[in-house]
Amino acid sequence: MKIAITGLVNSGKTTVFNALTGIGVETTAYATTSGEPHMGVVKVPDARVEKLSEIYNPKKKTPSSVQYIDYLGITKGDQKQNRKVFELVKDSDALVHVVRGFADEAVVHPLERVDPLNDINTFETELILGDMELVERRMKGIEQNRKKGNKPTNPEEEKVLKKCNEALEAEKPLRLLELTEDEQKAVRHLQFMSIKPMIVVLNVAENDLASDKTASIIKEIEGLYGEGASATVLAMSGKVEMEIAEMDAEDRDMFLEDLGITEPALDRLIRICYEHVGLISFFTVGEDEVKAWAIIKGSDALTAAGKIHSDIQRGFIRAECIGYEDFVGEAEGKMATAKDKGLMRLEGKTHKVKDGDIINFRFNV
Ligand SMILES: Nc1nc2c(ncn2[C@@H]2O[C@H](COP(=O)(O)OP(=O)(O)OP(=O)(O)O)[C@@H](O)[C@H]2O)c(=O)[nH]1
Ligand SMILES: [Mg+2]
Repeated sequence: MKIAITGLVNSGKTTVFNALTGIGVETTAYATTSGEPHMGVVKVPDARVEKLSEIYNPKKKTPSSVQYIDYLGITKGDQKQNRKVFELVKDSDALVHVVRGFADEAVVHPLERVDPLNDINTFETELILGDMELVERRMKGIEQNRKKGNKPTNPEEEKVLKKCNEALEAEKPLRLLELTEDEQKAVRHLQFMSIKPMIVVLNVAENDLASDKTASIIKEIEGLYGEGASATVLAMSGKVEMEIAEMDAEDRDMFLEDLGITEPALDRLIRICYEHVGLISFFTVGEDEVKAWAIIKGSDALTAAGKIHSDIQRGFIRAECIGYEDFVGEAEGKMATAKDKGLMRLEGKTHKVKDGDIINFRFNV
């Protein structure tokens, strides 16, 4: 999974990036306007991978991982600059929008005052404008193609583009549009920004983490995103979490307890992203490797096979599946026992993979 850490200038993106990755990139009180993007890969904490590794004692243990990208801030009304950011993060699976909630005279706010709701509206507008530009450009391309007398590559696409355009003109992000799977496919190549799952991180001061003020801002933001909860909203103190990420385990536990933080942001955010993006994990096990694979909820066995290798997908025969709980529970961590007790299921290509399925793919190429 690839997650873009985005937001307005100086909202604390790099601070949050450091908190999430444990990488110590320099943060500055002035706006960053150039430079290289920051990237970091983090292992997804999963107790099941640990338990399966205890059982198999494999040569290699591979949890799934999340890649974070942090780049320049989004600027109100500067489509050219924003395009640079969008281009870099357009293939990410979700956006983490870092919104400034902390007051600090020393840190310039690009819109001159700390106002999370205003920042969110501004940011969403820039995403929408960016997507409008993509739709317009694509419509032109299709039109030119038609003039040349060429057949459209996908007749469905133009219809979907019109639908998208209507939503965008009504200032609605595309994630609110209900598109069928085919419709989504028709425009996927455009890699819209406002269609991506959105996680809003309100970056507040340490003493505001549990304050009434923060709770009421969170409520307001949730209200903005409406009943359908098209975004997940959470408060975090980027600065504190960054310090936490730099501590060794022992100090960290003590510190977290003092602050009343039950789960560091690093773990919490990954979990929330998984839930919000709709990812689940399946496992492959053996003496060589125990590995977790992330996949979109509702994916079938054939898709899961393709995650591992195109050969396995191409030569798919069947999937031998057993639920994690069944395996470590009733089957006592033994495949033979699982088979004897009828806990192993033989599934075909269209089987919907379940979270925690341990899968052995049978294939022939
Ligand atoms: N007081 C306070 N300052 C913070 C907090 N989070 C970040 N900062 C400060 O705000 C400034 C900007 O933080 P960055 O993490 O660099 O923000 P950014 O969004 O990456 O900024 P650009 O990349 O320039 O757009 C730095 O001086 C940080 O130390 C916070 O929770 N409280
Ligand atoms: Mg930065």
